[in-house]
Amino acid sequence: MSSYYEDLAPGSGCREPRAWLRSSRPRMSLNGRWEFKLWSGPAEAPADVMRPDVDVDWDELEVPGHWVLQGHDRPRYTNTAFPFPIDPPRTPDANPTGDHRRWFDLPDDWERDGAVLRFEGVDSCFKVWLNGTEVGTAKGSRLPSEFHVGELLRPGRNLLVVRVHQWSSGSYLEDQDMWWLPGIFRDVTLLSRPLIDDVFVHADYDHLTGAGTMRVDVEPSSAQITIPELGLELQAGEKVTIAGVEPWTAEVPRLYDAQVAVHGETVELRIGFRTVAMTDGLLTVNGQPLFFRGVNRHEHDERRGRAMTVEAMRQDLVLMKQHNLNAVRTAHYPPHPAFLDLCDELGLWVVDECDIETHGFIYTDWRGNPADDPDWAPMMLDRMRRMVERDKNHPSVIVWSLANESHRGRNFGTLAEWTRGRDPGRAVFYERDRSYEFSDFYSLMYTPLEDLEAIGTRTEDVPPETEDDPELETRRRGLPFVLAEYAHAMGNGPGGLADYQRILERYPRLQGGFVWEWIDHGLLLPGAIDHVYGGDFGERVHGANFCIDGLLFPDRTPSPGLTEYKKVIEPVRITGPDPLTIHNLRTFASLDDLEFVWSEELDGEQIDAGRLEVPEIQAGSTAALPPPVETQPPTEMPGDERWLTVRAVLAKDEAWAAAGHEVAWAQFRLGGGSAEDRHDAPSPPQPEAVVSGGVQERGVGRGGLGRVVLGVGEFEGSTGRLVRVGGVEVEGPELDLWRAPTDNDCGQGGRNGVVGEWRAAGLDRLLHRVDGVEVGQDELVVRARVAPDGLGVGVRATYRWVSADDGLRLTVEVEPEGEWGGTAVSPRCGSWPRVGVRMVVPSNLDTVTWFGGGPGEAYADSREAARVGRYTSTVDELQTPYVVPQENGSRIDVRWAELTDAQGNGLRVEGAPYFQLTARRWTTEDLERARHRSDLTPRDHIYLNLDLAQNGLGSASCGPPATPQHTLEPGHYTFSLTFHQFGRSPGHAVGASDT
Ligand code: IPT
Repeated sequence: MSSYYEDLAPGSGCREPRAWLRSSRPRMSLNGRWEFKLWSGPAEAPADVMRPDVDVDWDELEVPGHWVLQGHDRPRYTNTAFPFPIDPPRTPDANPTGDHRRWFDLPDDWERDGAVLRFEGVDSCFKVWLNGTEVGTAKGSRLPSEFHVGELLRPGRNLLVVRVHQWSSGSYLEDQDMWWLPGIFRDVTLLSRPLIDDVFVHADYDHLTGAGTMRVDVEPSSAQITIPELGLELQAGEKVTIAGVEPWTAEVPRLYDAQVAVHGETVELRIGFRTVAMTDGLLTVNGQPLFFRGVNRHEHDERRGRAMTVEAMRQDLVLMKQHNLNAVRTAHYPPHPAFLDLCDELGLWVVDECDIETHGFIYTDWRGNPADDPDWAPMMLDRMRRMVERDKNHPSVIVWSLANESHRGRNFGTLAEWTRGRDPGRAVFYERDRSYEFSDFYSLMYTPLEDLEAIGTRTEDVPPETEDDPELETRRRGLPFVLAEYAHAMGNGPGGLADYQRILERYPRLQGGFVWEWIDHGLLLPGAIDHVYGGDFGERVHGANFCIDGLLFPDRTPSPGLTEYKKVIEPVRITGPDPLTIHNLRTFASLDDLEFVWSEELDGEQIDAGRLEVPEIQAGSTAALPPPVETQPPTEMPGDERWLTVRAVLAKDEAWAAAGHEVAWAQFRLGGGSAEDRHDAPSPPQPEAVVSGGVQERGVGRGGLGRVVLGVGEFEGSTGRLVRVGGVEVEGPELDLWRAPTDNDCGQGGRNGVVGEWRAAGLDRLLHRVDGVEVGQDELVVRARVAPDGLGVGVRATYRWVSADDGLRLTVEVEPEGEWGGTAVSPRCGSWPRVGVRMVVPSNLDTVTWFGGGPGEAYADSREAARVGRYTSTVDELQTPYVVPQENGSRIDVRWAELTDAQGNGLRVEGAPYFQLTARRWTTEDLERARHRSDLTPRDHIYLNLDLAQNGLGSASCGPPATPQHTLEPGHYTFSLTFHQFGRSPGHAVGASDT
């Protein structure tokens, strides 16, 4: 006989699932401090724990909460692996078991009869006793369970005991890519007898007539429904048509307050009228095909794990709205119910996903996968029912997702059939069954651009799953496509968002996608300074930092990836400058909530500004306007850059942002004849042929020279390395091809990353050899060979220095040597991390002002959000705090940069025309070695990288690498930089290292 935590029953003694309701009936929250005791396994846990006098040395615990985040045992992260032997439905003896106990007082007048005890989420299986008597058991971590407790309640003191097992048969259905976090992690509430048991609102909107139709099914059917704003009163089950209602959409989330009442209870509802349909092969709402600008969201709080606060949920949604997101997939389980209320209120399309993932069965080659075993159907269906019943009244929820990553399985047929029967008003989604037999969508994850394009044009290959079934294949071909997951935001990245967006917007069949994922799952344990991830506890099997892949850092600070995504998915596109065209990319709403402002900047300084008169622009329409400034002035000083910036900002406060919040923007280069639209981002430089320098060979032997002075520059004679620019001590620029690999550079298990070939080509260990220092009349030429030990590949680097104006101009020529294209014994190296120079400057030059792309970091394939301007920052602020340190902080298209000390004196670098700038207090090698942020200790200098270009980011940590267009190929490159001593008081010697 198997125990309740190992059997295939979803629970025992539970009430039927029903809607989450805001009721007027008395309720008592049982959240707070509980007594707690952790046992190594069920065998150790005392059989008499329900007795008030049980002899246990109780500790204390905050509920809701996970005991592993409150000093008991520790959290564990695996991506796909079950952290126990795969032997379904059995669990290991070492099954951490937490006894939770709480005394509570019930007022004498509290009506006990019919009372219900409700748990919103307990991970993963639990048994409940009230006043010594067993109440029931339940599984399904991210789903509610209710128990009748009326007869067991007493006036005055009551004792509630809950035994929670970390592992159960249910764990085989809960292999989501996230921390294993046991405990009572959502609210516990005692409800007095619900008189209204269940409510199911059906509120449709007819976009042709503008009428709403409504029927509210209630148990009991004697209930009355009122919607005061519509002057409506109706009976449960009665269908009414209401002329002229305002529909609910994620763009305009119009809700009507309603009450459902029986004698003794009123339930508050917020009704949104909207109709979800699959029409002509597309998902439509209110007659319009939707386009998801979405994200996958796990529930995560750096200290509380999945025990989310309502404030954090609201913060997530406010940040999503502020960053132009319109959809969220609740990866990979139903969220806290309050989250969906907030989605209704703030306006997000929701794909509500069931708490089912059996991913770890990849390690048995899917043998024993519960999804395809009818014995598991009841437990799976129970989960689907509990989600659908709980969440069915949310207008924001438009799609039910059956599961994530659980392969093919018959049970999904059972789930889909039940769901469609119960709720025909929503679509059904499941990605991983590649026949899509049970799904209303065709969907994939991390799809390469070429494949996405093929899907858009309906020329994709037939999947093996439908090869022999023409009917199923025809059905699949007729389905709309959504990217369930794409653009893996692990570490620095994702790259390529703009490329995805261009394709997604081009083909009607593609209804958008959901970036993976919303937030880094880094945990901050009590007393720790670094966020932990897999492997930090010495676990043998873990998923390392694969869960540190969000658009938000663990503390909910937006990462550059989110800033980029915001720009890429902006719902208003502005092109121009003459005419200025404003495209409304929304599905429903006009742009009347926005105000358009412009400014004109000369070399980054604003010289004029104003407001644009914009006519009403309906969803899907455009308007062309004359530009607010002269776009082609007669004359212009060379080097002057005139830019027009146009911004769409909120005209008034919204629930998620204040008036003035920027929604969209565009920049246009003015003058000089041709206007350059900032949307056409330049691709990285292509290798060029080396221009012969024609330098006179008047070489000076190594070590023969002492110091060489050229204008403001002072060089070491033997090496030709720059040591001083005016009064600023430097360590000469030298060629650099390496960067601290990003997670996306590393790829997945060496399969698709570029780092493998970079290391094989020795790019991580380049040695510099000076072959000649030639001092000419007004120039210094240094020839070097830069190459790794043990290999034949390398590059010739020629540094040419001339004195220019009051500065020093350096031209670097890079010429590859050897077999970068690969040989029989060495692999091809298809890219270089960067081409540029690194240079050391004094640590007090820590204020950085630049004219170029900003304010944030940008890379070749993640640069849409960078706008041309003049920015000031500090070296410390230039760092992007990735949880796992890696290449970061590069500023793109820099025309010039000044590094200054507190007095405003320092060094100025100019590009010809642009360079990419990185400045940090540690070296690339320090950055590469660091596994956590606290591993980075500031050194006594500042390390600059002045790059011609860097390789794109891609999203190869789980997806495609940078596209060829954004790949920095090994090749011949030439670039120039000019260095000046810079100061408020010229001639002032500055920048002596403060050591
Ligand atoms: C995909 C998972 O669905 C998601 O949970 C997460 O693990 C993501 O990968 C990577 O972070 S599954 C993968 C095999 C595409």
